[in-house]
Amino acid sequence: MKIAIINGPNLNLLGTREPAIYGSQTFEMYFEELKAQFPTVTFHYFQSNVEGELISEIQRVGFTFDGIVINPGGYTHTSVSLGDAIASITTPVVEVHISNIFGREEFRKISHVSAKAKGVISGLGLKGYALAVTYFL
Ligand code: CA2
Repeated sequence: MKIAIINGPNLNLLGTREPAIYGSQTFEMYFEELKAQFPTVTFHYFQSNVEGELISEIQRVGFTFDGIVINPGGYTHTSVSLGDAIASITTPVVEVHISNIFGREEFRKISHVSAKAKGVISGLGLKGYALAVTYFL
């Protein structure tokens, strides 16, 4: 099984700032745990702060991989194009948010991705990524 993990803007800063909201672990640290937890899965990890690069990556993996776990970061709430990209591929997508986007500011309650995704996991911390992988398995 091939699963792509795609992280959007600022998620490269995980573990360095705002630990009360996003925890104190870097994604690189968590990714090692994830790979150990699912030894049969082939993971591909991509992070970008650039909207177009995220769309290109979705298109690149979106017809051959078995699943995509995406945390679109702030683009969740602004990017029609990211939602369009997810609607146009064949690989199923699970949207993950580390924080509970429904318990924060009003603008975070809007997602251009959710309706195009198979499902959404929000507020369960980094464990959300593992739960999404479990769904695909
Ligand atoms: O909760 C999530 O996973 C979010 O997708 C994270 C985004 C935010 O805009 C979404 O509303 C919810 C922000 C990612 C910023 O990550 C940081 C991590 C550490 C320090 C600063 C930012």
